Amino acid sequence: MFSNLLSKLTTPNKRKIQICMLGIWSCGKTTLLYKMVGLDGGGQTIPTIGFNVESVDCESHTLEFWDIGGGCAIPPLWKHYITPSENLNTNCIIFMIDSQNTDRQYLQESFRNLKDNVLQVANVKLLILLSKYDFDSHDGTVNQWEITDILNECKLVDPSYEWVIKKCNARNGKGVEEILDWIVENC
Ligand SMILES: Nc1nc2c(ncn2[C@@H]2O[C@H](COP(=O)(O)OP(=O)(O)O)[C@@H](O)[C@H]2O)c(=O)[nH]1
Ligand SMILES: [Mg+2]
Repeated sequence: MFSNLLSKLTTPNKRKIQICMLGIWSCGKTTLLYKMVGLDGGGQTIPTIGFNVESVDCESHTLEFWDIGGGCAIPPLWKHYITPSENLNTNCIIFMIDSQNTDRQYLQESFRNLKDNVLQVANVKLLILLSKYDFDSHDGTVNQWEITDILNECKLVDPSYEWVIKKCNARNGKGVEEILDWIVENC
């Protein structure tokens, strides 16, 4: 934290990118947040009440992550975090889906929340992230082609909307660096 502060003080011209992390039911947002900013929680998290905000310096950018917590009643409130306002101007949304949860009801609820609450907001880059991805065995995980098929079949995402789908494992860190690189290059 001290080194973050110091580097901000010594390099004042860093561009700030605000990223909002959304997704339902313990899909791994807080674990990923801690991994990205270098806080090792040892895989232990407690349910997030309200939100967590953390920053990390990446090349000539400061990435500010907003990890929005809460249960099933919260998705309708997401728009307050992702609609540009005086204090918050989200450049990127990370919408997380737990790739180990293949339960149809879970996936449907995730997509309904994506459609009803996230895709309503324009001019924001959307990164759909399959979390808890098992890169070694691929066993029992929803993969990105299945998700892309569902999104295309349901015509959920307007072709003009810029989105990308990636996967990561916040426990062992695989895919995390690629996410940071993508944000810096595209947002
Ligand atoms: N196996 C595995 N478990 C994970 C991973 N990321 C998070 N978890 C676990 O999933 C649970 C919920 O994570 P949390 O970050 O609190 O989810 P949040 O509610 O979306 O913030 C915790 O028990 C985490 O340890 C991962 O990449 N792999
Ligand atoms: Mg959380």
